[in-house]
Amino acid sequence: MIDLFSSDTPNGKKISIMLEEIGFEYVVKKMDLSKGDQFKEDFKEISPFSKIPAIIDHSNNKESVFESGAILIYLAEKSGKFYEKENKLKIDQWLMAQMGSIGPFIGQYHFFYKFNKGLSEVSEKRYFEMTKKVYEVLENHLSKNDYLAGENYSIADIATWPWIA
Ligand SMILES: N[C@@H](CCC(=O)N[C@@H](CS)C(=O)NCC(=O)O)C(=O)O
Repeated sequence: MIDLFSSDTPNGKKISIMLEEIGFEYVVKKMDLSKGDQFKEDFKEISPFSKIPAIIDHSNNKESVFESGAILIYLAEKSGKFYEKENKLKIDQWLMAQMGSIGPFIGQYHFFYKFNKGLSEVSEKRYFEMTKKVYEVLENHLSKNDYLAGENYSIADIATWPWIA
């Protein structure tokens, strides 16, 4: 049994999608970010940066994992799904691109352009341009490939889809 500490956000959705896809039993521990659940001391023990998602795996000595990319890799290795050994290098690249570029740029774009318009013209412009680039790269790549890492659905797609859907 897995405890999933999560909220209705793109990073949270990644792990729900993965758990549904691999069919593991899990319980959602809903975190109200607007009320500051993430800053509670017992949650910080699991997720030091006070961010969702995080998991506790009761079937593995109560192992806890934070950072959505690390959780996806953990669950993929445990289930043997969506992280083909022969294609690991490609999957890793697209997964890291999601974690380092796709998510952060779109997240900042939403912060400045959508939710705090007028706060910083420089940031609005910068993240608009970076988000545009993200979509151009994805559009170009997915016009030539069925999935991000090539022929097969992988954790890189699971990580990216909630950000662009
Ligand atoms: N790199 C982290 C980012 C996690 C993240 O930014 N989580 C957000 C919700 S999508 C959060 O917990 N925000 C609460 C806060 O910043 O106080 C991951 O991929 O797990």
